[in-house]
Amino acid sequence: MNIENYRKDFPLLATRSHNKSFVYLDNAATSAKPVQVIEAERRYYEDFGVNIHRGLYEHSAKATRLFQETREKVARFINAADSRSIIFTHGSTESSNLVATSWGKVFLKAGDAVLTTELEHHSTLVPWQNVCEKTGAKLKFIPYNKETGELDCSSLPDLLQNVKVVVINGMTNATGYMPPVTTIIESAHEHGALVVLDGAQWVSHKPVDVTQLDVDFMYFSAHKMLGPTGLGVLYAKLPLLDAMEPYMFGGDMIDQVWADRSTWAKVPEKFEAGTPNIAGVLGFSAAIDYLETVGMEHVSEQEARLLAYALNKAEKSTGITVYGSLDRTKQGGIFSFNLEGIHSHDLGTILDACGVAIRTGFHCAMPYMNLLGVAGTARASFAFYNTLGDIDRLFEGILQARSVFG
Ligand code: ALA
Repeated sequence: MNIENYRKDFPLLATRSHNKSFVYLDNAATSAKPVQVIEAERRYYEDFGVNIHRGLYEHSAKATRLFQETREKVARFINAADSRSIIFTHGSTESSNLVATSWGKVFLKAGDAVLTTELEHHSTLVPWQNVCEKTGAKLKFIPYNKETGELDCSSLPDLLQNVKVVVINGMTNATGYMPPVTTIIESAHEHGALVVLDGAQWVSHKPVDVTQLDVDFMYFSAHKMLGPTGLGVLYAKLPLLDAMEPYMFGGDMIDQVWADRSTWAKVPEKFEAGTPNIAGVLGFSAAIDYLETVGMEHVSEQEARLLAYALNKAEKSTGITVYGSLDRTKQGGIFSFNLEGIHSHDLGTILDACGVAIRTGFHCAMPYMNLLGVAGTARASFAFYNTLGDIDRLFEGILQARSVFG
Protein backbone atom coordinates (compact mmCIF):
# COMPACT_ATOMS: atom_id res chain seq x y z
CA MET A 1 0.00 0.00 0.00
CA ASN A 2 1.47 3.36 -1.02
CA ILE A 3 0.60 5.41 2.05
CA GLU A 4 2.29 8.56 0.80
CA ASN A 5 0.08 8.61 -2.29
CA TYR A 6 -3.07 8.28 -0.17
CA ARG A 7 -1.88 10.94 2.27
CA LYS A 8 -1.83 13.50 -0.57
CA ASP A 9 -5.61 13.20 -0.74
CA PHE A 10 -6.08 14.38 2.87
CA PRO A 11 -5.65 18.15 3.30
CA LEU A 12 -5.74 17.85 7.12
CA LEU A 13 -2.58 15.74 7.07
CA ALA A 14 -0.67 18.51 5.26
CA THR A 15 -1.58 21.22 7.81
CA ARG A 16 0.73 22.59 10.47
CA SER A 17 0.08 22.92 14.17
CA HIS A 18 2.19 25.04 16.50
CA ASN A 19 4.41 25.61 13.48
CA LYS A 20 5.18 21.92 13.13
CA SER A 21 3.94 19.38 10.61
CA PHE A 22 0.70 18.01 12.02
CA VAL A 23 0.54 14.41 13.24
CA TYR A 24 -3.04 13.26 13.54
CA LEU A 25 -3.54 10.36 15.94
CA ASP A 26 -7.12 11.01 17.05
CA ASN A 27 -8.84 8.98 14.36
CA ALA A 28 -11.16 7.26 16.81
CA ALA A 29 -12.72 10.69 17.44
CA THR A 30 -13.08 11.42 13.72
CA SER A 31 -11.10 10.57 10.62
CA ALA A 32 -9.50 12.99 8.17
CA LYS A 33 -11.49 13.55 4.96
CA PRO A 34 -10.05 13.04 1.47
CA VAL A 35 -10.55 15.66 -1.25
CA GLN A 36 -12.90 13.23 -3.02
CA VAL A 37 -15.37 13.52 -0.12
CA ILE A 38 -15.03 17.29 0.17
CA GLU A 39 -15.48 17.57 -3.60
CA ALA A 40 -18.63 15.38 -3.59
CA GLU A 41 -20.24 17.68 -1.01
CA ARG A 42 -19.16 20.78 -2.94
CA ARG A 43 -20.54 19.36 -6.20
CA TYR A 44 -23.90 18.74 -4.59
CA TYR A 45 -24.17 22.30 -3.24
CA GLU A 46 -22.91 23.91 -6.43
CA ASP A 47 -24.44 21.76 -9.17
CA PHE A 48 -27.80 20.42 -7.95
CA GLY A 49 -28.17 21.37 -4.28
CA VAL A 50 -31.93 20.90 -3.84
CA ASN A 51 -34.10 18.71 -1.65
CA ILE A 52 -34.86 15.03 -2.27
CA HIS A 53 -38.20 13.24 -2.62
CA ARG A 54 -40.10 16.51 -3.24
CA GLY A 55 -39.41 18.01 -6.61
CA LEU A 56 -40.47 16.63 -9.95
CA TYR A 57 -37.68 18.67 -11.52
CA GLU A 58 -34.41 17.29 -12.81
CA HIS A 59 -32.12 18.49 -10.01
CA SER A 60 -34.33 17.00 -7.30
CA ALA A 61 -34.62 13.72 -9.19
CA LYS A 62 -30.83 13.57 -9.44
CA ALA A 63 -30.32 14.32 -5.72
CA THR A 64 -32.93 11.66 -4.87
CA ARG A 65 -31.30 9.07 -7.11
CA LEU A 66 -27.80 9.66 -5.69
CA PHE A 67 -29.19 9.57 -2.14
CA GLN A 68 -30.86 6.21 -2.74
CA GLU A 69 -27.84 4.83 -4.58
CA THR A 70 -25.76 5.63 -1.48
CA ARG A 71 -28.17 3.64 0.64
CA GLU A 72 -27.56 0.70 -1.69
CA LYS A 73 -23.81 1.30 -1.54
CA VAL A 74 -23.85 1.27 2.27
CA ALA A 75 -25.85 -1.97 2.21
CA ARG A 76 -23.27 -3.57 -0.10
CA PHE A 77 -20.40 -2.26 2.05
CA ILE A 78 -21.63 -4.17 5.11
CA ASN A 79 -23.24 -6.96 3.05
CA ALA A 80 -26.82 -6.24 4.09
CA ALA A 81 -29.28 -8.22 1.98
CA ASP A 82 -31.69 -5.32 1.51
CA SER A 83 -30.96 -1.59 1.32
CA ARG A 84 -34.22 -0.89 3.20
CA SER A 85 -32.34 -2.12 6.26
CA ILE A 86 -30.18 1.01 6.08
CA ILE A 87 -31.51 4.03 8.00
CA PHE A 88 -29.62 7.31 7.76
CA THR A 89 -29.36 9.07 11.12
CA HIS A 90 -27.33 11.94 12.54
CA GLY A 91 -24.72 9.58 13.92
CA SER A 92 -24.15 6.51 16.05
CA THR A 93 -25.60 8.32 19.06
CA GLU A 94 -28.93 8.89 17.33
CA SER A 95 -28.94 5.34 15.98
CA SER A 96 -28.40 3.98 19.49
CA ASN A 97 -31.19 6.15 20.89
CA LEU A 98 -33.49 5.13 18.05
CA VAL A 99 -33.15 1.42 18.87
CA ALA A 100 -33.42 2.00 22.62
CA THR A 101 -36.51 4.17 22.23
CA SER A 102 -38.42 2.53 19.39
CA TRP A 103 -37.54 -1.05 20.24
CA GLY A 104 -36.35 -1.10 23.89
CA LYS A 105 -39.02 1.06 25.45
CA VAL A 106 -41.79 -0.67 23.50
CA PHE A 107 -40.81 -4.32 23.65
CA LEU A 108 -39.20 -4.60 27.12
CA LYS A 109 -41.04 -4.93 30.42
CA ALA A 110 -40.34 -5.64 34.09
CA GLY A 111 -38.80 -9.08 34.44
CA ASP A 112 -36.81 -8.77 31.20
CA ALA A 113 -33.09 -8.08 31.20
CA VAL A 114 -30.64 -6.17 28.99
CA LEU A 115 -27.11 -7.58 28.91
CA THR A 116 -24.28 -5.20 28.14
CA THR A 117 -20.74 -4.41 29.34
CA GLU A 118 -19.02 -1.72 31.36
CA LEU A 119 -16.76 -1.14 28.36
CA GLU A 120 -19.38 0.70 26.32
CA HIS A 121 -19.29 4.27 25.06
CA HIS A 122 -21.81 6.40 26.97
CA SER A 123 -23.91 6.75 23.81
CA THR A 124 -24.43 2.99 23.87
CA LEU A 125 -24.78 2.46 27.61
CA VAL A 126 -26.82 5.45 28.76
CA PRO A 127 -29.88 4.99 26.44
CA TRP A 128 -30.27 1.44 27.81
CA GLN A 129 -29.95 2.66 31.40
CA ASN A 130 -32.88 4.90 30.57
CA VAL A 131 -34.82 2.04 28.93
CA CYS A 132 -34.38 -0.07 32.07
CA GLU A 133 -35.39 2.80 34.32
CA LYS A 134 -38.58 3.40 32.30
CA THR A 135 -39.59 -0.22 31.67
CA GLY A 136 -38.45 -1.94 34.87
CA ALA A 137 -36.14 -4.24 32.89
CA LYS A 138 -32.87 -5.15 34.57
CA LEU A 139 -29.46 -4.03 33.29
CA LYS A 140 -26.83 -6.77 33.58
CA PHE A 141 -23.13 -6.78 32.68
CA ILE A 142 -20.77 -9.36 31.22
CA PRO A 143 -17.92 -9.48 33.77
CA TYR A 144 -14.59 -7.92 32.95
CA ASN A 145 -11.34 -9.76 33.69
CA LYS A 146 -8.75 -7.23 34.77
CA GLU A 147 -5.90 -9.74 34.35
CA THR A 148 -6.55 -10.38 30.65
CA GLY A 149 -8.13 -7.02 29.86
CA GLU A 150 -11.02 -8.93 28.25
CA LEU A 151 -14.63 -9.77 28.93
CA ASP A 152 -15.16 -13.04 30.76
CA CYS A 153 -17.78 -14.82 28.65
CA SER A 154 -17.54 -18.15 30.49
CA SER A 155 -20.85 -17.60 32.28
CA LEU A 156 -22.75 -16.29 29.22
CA PRO A 157 -25.41 -19.06 29.21
CA ASP A 158 -26.32 -18.20 32.83
CA LEU A 159 -26.13 -14.48 32.24
CA LEU A 160 -28.47 -14.75 29.26
CA GLN A 161 -31.41 -15.97 31.35
CA ASN A 162 -34.32 -13.52 30.85
CA VAL A 163 -32.17 -11.39 28.55
CA LYS A 164 -34.13 -9.97 25.62
CA VAL A 165 -31.32 -7.93 24.13
CA VAL A 166 -27.52 -7.86 24.28
CA VAL A 167 -25.92 -4.47 23.64
CA ILE A 168 -22.21 -4.56 22.85
CA ASN A 169 -19.50 -2.85 20.83
CA GLY A 170 -17.35 -4.42 18.11
CA MET A 171 -14.31 -2.42 19.21
CA THR A 172 -14.10 -0.31 22.36
CA ASN A 173 -13.34 3.31 21.65
CA ALA A 174 -11.29 3.75 24.84
CA THR A 175 -8.73 0.96 24.32
CA GLY A 176 -9.41 -0.74 20.98
CA TYR A 177 -10.26 -4.10 22.62
CA MET A 178 -12.51 -6.18 20.36
CA PRO A 179 -14.98 -8.36 22.30
CA PRO A 180 -15.82 -11.82 20.89
CA VAL A 181 -18.96 -10.60 19.13
CA THR A 182 -19.45 -13.69 16.97
CA THR A 183 -19.63 -15.92 20.05
CA ILE A 184 -21.84 -13.43 21.87
CA ILE A 185 -24.27 -13.14 18.94
CA GLU A 186 -24.53 -16.93 18.58
CA SER A 187 -25.06 -17.40 22.28
CA ALA A 188 -27.60 -14.57 22.49
CA HIS A 189 -29.61 -16.04 19.63
CA GLU A 190 -29.56 -19.51 21.21
CA HIS A 191 -31.21 -17.89 24.23
CA GLY A 192 -33.73 -15.95 22.17
CA ALA A 193 -32.11 -12.54 22.68
CA LEU A 194 -31.47 -9.91 20.01
CA VAL A 195 -28.09 -8.21 19.61
CA VAL A 196 -27.42 -4.50 19.16
CA LEU A 197 -23.87 -3.92 17.95
CA ASP A 198 -22.09 -0.59 18.30
CA GLY A 199 -19.94 -0.60 15.17
CA ALA A 200 -18.71 2.99 15.46
CA GLN A 201 -15.07 1.98 15.88
CA TRP A 202 -15.34 -1.28 13.99
CA VAL A 203 -16.91 -0.64 10.61
CA SER A 204 -14.32 2.05 9.87
CA HIS A 205 -11.37 -0.26 10.51
CA LYS A 206 -12.33 -3.87 9.71
CA PRO A 207 -14.33 -5.63 7.00
CA VAL A 208 -17.80 -6.21 8.49
CA ASP A 209 -20.47 -8.55 7.12
CA VAL A 210 -23.83 -8.17 8.89
CA THR A 211 -25.34 -11.16 7.08
CA GLN A 212 -22.58 -13.48 8.19
CA LEU A 213 -22.65 -12.04 11.73
CA ASP A 214 -26.45 -12.40 11.75
CA VAL A 215 -26.56 -9.30 13.95
CA ASP A 216 -30.00 -7.74 14.57
CA PHE A 217 -29.05 -4.07 14.87
CA MET A 218 -25.75 -2.35 14.13
CA TYR A 219 -24.80 1.30 13.92
CA PHE A 220 -21.84 3.38 12.87
CA SER A 221 -20.87 6.95 11.94
CA ALA A 222 -19.80 8.31 8.57
CA HIS A 223 -17.34 10.78 10.06
CA LYS A 224 -15.17 8.04 11.52
CA MET A 225 -14.79 6.46 8.06
CA LEU A 226 -13.56 9.40 5.94
CA GLY A 227 -17.06 10.81 5.57
CA PRO A 228 -18.79 13.98 6.77
CA THR A 229 -19.86 14.75 10.34
CA GLY A 230 -23.55 14.71 11.28
CA LEU A 231 -24.35 11.44 9.51
CA GLY A 232 -24.70 7.92 10.82
CA VAL A 233 -26.25 4.62 9.85
CA LEU A 234 -28.54 2.21 11.62
CA TYR A 235 -28.67 -1.25 10.10
CA ALA A 236 -31.48 -3.50 11.30
CA LYS A 237 -33.20 -6.65 10.13
CA LEU A 238 -36.30 -5.67 8.20
CA PRO A 239 -38.95 -7.45 10.34
CA LEU A 240 -37.64 -5.57 13.39
CA LEU A 241 -37.90 -2.22 11.62
CA ASP A 242 -41.36 -3.06 10.31
CA ALA A 243 -42.56 -3.81 13.86
CA MET A 244 -41.07 -0.64 15.36
CA GLU A 245 -42.78 2.69 15.84
CA PRO A 246 -41.13 5.78 14.31
CA TYR A 247 -38.53 7.53 16.44
CA MET A 248 -39.27 11.03 15.12
CA PHE A 249 -42.33 12.48 13.45
CA GLY A 250 -42.54 15.00 10.64
CA GLY A 251 -42.32 15.32 6.89
CA ASP A 252 -41.09 12.46 4.71
CA MET A 253 -41.92 9.73 7.26
CA ILE A 254 -45.69 9.78 6.81
CA ASP A 255 -48.04 8.03 4.42
CA GLN A 256 -51.36 9.80 5.11
CA VAL A 257 -52.09 12.62 7.55
CA TRP A 258 -55.56 13.60 8.74
CA ALA A 259 -56.25 16.29 11.31
CA ASP A 260 -56.37 13.77 14.17
CA ARG A 261 -54.14 10.87 13.06
CA SER A 262 -51.51 9.71 10.63
CA THR A 263 -50.08 6.60 9.03
CA TRP A 264 -46.43 5.96 8.34
CA ALA A 265 -44.33 5.57 5.26
CA LYS A 266 -42.63 2.23 4.74
CA VAL A 267 -39.14 1.44 6.02
CA PRO A 268 -36.63 3.10 5.71
CA GLU A 269 -38.43 6.46 5.27
CA LYS A 270 -40.52 5.74 8.40
CA PHE A 271 -37.36 6.46 10.40
CA GLU A 272 -36.07 9.42 8.38
CA ALA A 273 -38.26 12.40 9.35
CA GLY A 274 -37.36 15.78 7.90
CA THR A 275 -34.82 16.87 5.32
CA PRO A 276 -31.83 14.55 5.70
CA ASN A 277 -28.14 15.40 5.51
CA ILE A 278 -28.15 15.10 1.71
CA ALA A 279 -24.70 16.62 1.18
CA GLY A 280 -23.38 14.36 3.93
CA VAL A 281 -24.86 11.26 2.32
CA LEU A 282 -23.30 12.13 -1.04
CA GLY A 283 -19.97 12.80 0.68
CA PHE A 284 -20.32 9.46 2.44
CA SER A 285 -20.81 7.79 -0.93
CA ALA A 286 -17.39 9.11 -1.98
CA ALA A 287 -15.91 7.99 1.37
CA ILE A 288 -17.08 4.41 0.79
CA ASP A 289 -15.65 4.48 -2.73
CA TYR A 290 -12.36 5.61 -1.26
CA LEU A 291 -12.30 2.90 1.43
CA GLU A 292 -13.18 0.27 -1.17
CA THR A 293 -10.31 1.45 -3.36
CA VAL A 294 -7.90 1.10 -0.44
CA GLY A 295 -9.60 -2.15 0.62
CA MET A 296 -10.78 -2.79 4.16
CA GLU A 297 -8.36 -5.72 4.52
CA HIS A 298 -5.49 -3.34 3.75
CA VAL A 299 -6.89 -0.74 6.16
CA SER A 300 -6.98 -3.37 8.89
CA GLU A 301 -3.48 -4.70 8.09
CA GLN A 302 -1.88 -1.25 8.09
CA GLU A 303 -3.49 -0.34 11.41
CA ALA A 304 -2.30 -3.64 12.92
CA ARG A 305 1.21 -2.81 11.71
CA LEU A 306 1.03 0.64 13.31
CA LEU A 307 -0.23 -0.81 16.59
CA ALA A 308 2.52 -3.46 16.66
CA TYR A 309 5.12 -0.75 16.08
CA ALA A 310 3.73 1.42 18.91
CA LEU A 311 3.52 -1.55 21.30
CA ASN A 312 7.06 -2.55 20.47
CA LYS A 313 8.27 0.95 21.28
CA ALA A 314 6.24 0.94 24.50
CA GLU A 315 7.79 -2.36 25.57
CA LYS A 316 11.25 -0.88 25.15
CA SER A 317 10.31 2.12 27.30
CA THR A 318 9.82 2.16 31.04
CA GLY A 319 6.85 3.53 32.95
CA ILE A 320 4.22 3.06 30.20
CA THR A 321 1.06 1.16 31.07
CA VAL A 322 -0.89 0.04 27.99
CA TYR A 323 -4.62 -0.79 28.31
CA GLY A 324 -6.77 -3.24 26.40
CA SER A 325 -6.46 -6.98 25.88
CA LEU A 326 -3.14 -8.67 26.67
CA ASP A 327 -3.79 -10.67 23.49
CA ARG A 328 -2.82 -8.10 20.88
CA THR A 329 -4.71 -9.99 18.15
CA LYS A 330 -7.87 -8.81 19.93
CA GLN A 331 -6.86 -5.17 19.63
CA GLY A 332 -7.82 -2.72 16.88
CA GLY A 333 -5.62 0.24 15.93
CA ILE A 334 -5.87 2.07 19.26
CA PHE A 335 -2.93 2.58 21.61
CA SER A 336 -4.35 3.63 24.97
CA PHE A 337 -1.81 4.21 27.71
CA ASN A 338 -0.61 6.17 30.71
CA LEU A 339 2.83 7.41 31.66
CA GLU A 340 3.82 6.86 35.25
CA GLY A 341 3.52 10.09 37.24
CA ILE A 342 2.10 12.17 34.36
CA HIS A 343 -1.61 12.96 33.99
CA SER A 344 -2.94 12.14 30.52
CA HIS A 345 -4.12 15.75 30.07
CA ASP A 346 -0.58 17.03 30.78
CA LEU A 347 0.83 14.56 28.28
CA GLY A 348 -1.79 15.64 25.73
CA THR A 349 -0.81 19.27 26.19
CA ILE A 350 2.89 18.55 25.64
CA LEU A 351 2.09 16.42 22.60
CA ASP A 352 -0.07 19.22 21.19
CA ALA A 353 2.89 21.60 21.49
CA CYS A 354 4.87 18.99 19.51
CA GLY A 355 2.22 19.04 16.75
CA VAL A 356 0.82 15.63 17.73
CA ALA A 357 -2.96 15.28 18.30
CA ILE A 358 -4.25 12.51 20.55
CA ARG A 359 -7.29 12.27 22.84
CA THR A 360 -6.92 12.22 26.62
CA GLY A 361 -9.34 11.65 29.50
CA PHE A 362 -12.14 9.16 29.97
CA HIS A 363 -13.17 8.87 26.30
CA CYS A 364 -16.93 8.92 27.05
CA ALA A 365 -16.42 5.62 28.87
CA MET A 366 -16.40 6.40 32.60
CA PRO A 367 -17.42 2.90 33.81
CA TYR A 368 -14.53 1.43 31.77
CA MET A 369 -12.08 3.88 33.35
CA ASN A 370 -13.40 2.81 36.76
CA LEU A 371 -12.70 -0.83 35.87
CA LEU A 372 -9.16 0.12 34.84
CA GLY A 373 -8.78 2.13 38.03
CA VAL A 374 -7.67 5.29 36.22
CA ALA A 375 -9.05 8.80 35.82
CA GLY A 376 -8.34 8.61 32.11
CA THR A 377 -5.84 7.49 29.50
CA ALA A 378 -3.86 8.96 26.64
CA ARG A 379 -5.25 7.51 23.43
CA ALA A 380 -3.44 7.46 20.10
CA SER A 381 -5.81 6.04 17.49
CA PHE A 382 -4.62 5.10 14.03
CA ALA A 383 -5.97 5.22 10.50
CA PHE A 384 -4.50 3.54 7.41
CA TYR A 385 -2.91 6.85 6.35
CA ASN A 386 -0.77 7.06 9.49
CA THR A 387 2.90 6.19 9.18
CA LEU A 388 5.55 4.70 11.43
CA GLY A 389 7.05 8.21 11.38
CA ASP A 390 3.85 9.50 13.06
CA ILE A 391 4.42 7.04 15.88
CA ASP A 392 8.06 8.10 16.16
CA ARG A 393 6.79 11.68 16.63
CA LEU A 394 4.40 10.43 19.34
CA PHE A 395 7.28 8.83 21.23
CA GLU A 396 9.46 11.93 20.79
CA GLY A 397 6.63 13.86 22.46
CA ILE A 398 6.49 11.27 25.25
CA LEU A 399 10.22 11.80 25.86
CA GLN A 400 9.62 15.55 25.90
CA ALA A 401 6.83 15.11 28.50
CA ARG A 402 9.16 13.02 30.62
CA SER A 403 11.80 15.74 30.52
CA VAL A 404 9.23 18.37 31.52
CA PHE A 405 7.48 16.37 34.27
CA GLY A 406 10.12 13.77 35.12
N1 ALA B 1 -16.59 8.55 20.29
C1 ALA B 1 -15.50 9.34 19.83
C2 ALA B 1 -14.22 9.01 20.58
O1 ALA B 1 -14.10 7.99 21.16
C3 ALA B 1 -15.79 10.77 19.83
O2 ALA B 1 -13.30 9.78 20.57
